[in-house]
Amino acid sequence: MGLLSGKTALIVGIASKKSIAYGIAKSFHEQGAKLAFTYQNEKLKSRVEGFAEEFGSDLVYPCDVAIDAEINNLKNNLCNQWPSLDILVHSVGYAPANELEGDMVDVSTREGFQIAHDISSYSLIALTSAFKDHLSESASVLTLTYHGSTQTLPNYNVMGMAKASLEAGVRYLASNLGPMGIRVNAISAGPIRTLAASGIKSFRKMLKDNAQRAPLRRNVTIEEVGNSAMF
Ligand code: NAD
Ligand code: 0WE
Repeated sequence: MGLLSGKTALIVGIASKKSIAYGIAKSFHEQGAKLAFTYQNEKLKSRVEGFAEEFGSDLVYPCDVAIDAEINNLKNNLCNQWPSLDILVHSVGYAPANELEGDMVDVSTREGFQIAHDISSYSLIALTSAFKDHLSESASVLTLTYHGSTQTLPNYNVMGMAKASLEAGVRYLASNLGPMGIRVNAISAGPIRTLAASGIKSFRKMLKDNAQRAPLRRNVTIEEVGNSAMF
């Protein structure tokens, strides 16, 4: 008997084997959860179908979180398969690349700000609202955040603002849904080399510096973040 045996979990934000969402899906699967997945666009479809198969699932749906109709279709499709949802994992973040290189005062644009906040913060509200009436008693909503929300870090810029907004959203959603027994939390993961870290200048140095400062003198793995999410 796994710790999540029989629980239903929707994983939003798997793109590769290095994705934090992959580590979460793996840990959930090991503990007996039933999984469903979404993919952002057609380019990712077959890859996500492969991950679903690996984790014993054939529930794979498109969902660009910028599009309300896709969120609504996702909800309708999944609700036809499962009477209720026990776990919603939001592992999505994006800002245009030019926002993440240089001082924020020099590189930030209104459009970049809007995109970062829409994809990285509002999407948690959008997904949680869509599934609100289908979440089981004692369901859990989880998202991923980063230290750059409360402390300035080079280049993280508007993503830091979006993560601060995401964390405030977690508190409001937790307050709204708490009376129904539903918990809403964020895990603040240390830096990990994923697709969302690719192309970031000096990421290698950041990983090295972070490892040196960390008590264990090493960086966190997606398996460890996955196990925290499972807990
Ligand atoms: P990743 O690139 O593997 O995952 C990011 C996911 O966001 C991808 O699956 C991508 O398809 C999805 N996404 C982006 N725009 C989308 C859209 N419009 N609609 C639907 N999906 C969209 O990278 P990751 O590092 O696993 O990122 C997952 C989460 O973890 C993000 O919220 C990120 O900010 C957070 N995080 C990452 C780190 C790190 O160092 N990698 C540290 C702390 C927190
Ligand atoms: O939250 C993140 C990832 C944020 C992210 C990364 C990218 C790169 C590719 C959001 N959008 C994009 N858009 C792209 O086009 N992390 C915590 C990882 C991360 O990203 C950084 C970091 C760290 C750490 C960006 C700059 C500085 C540090």
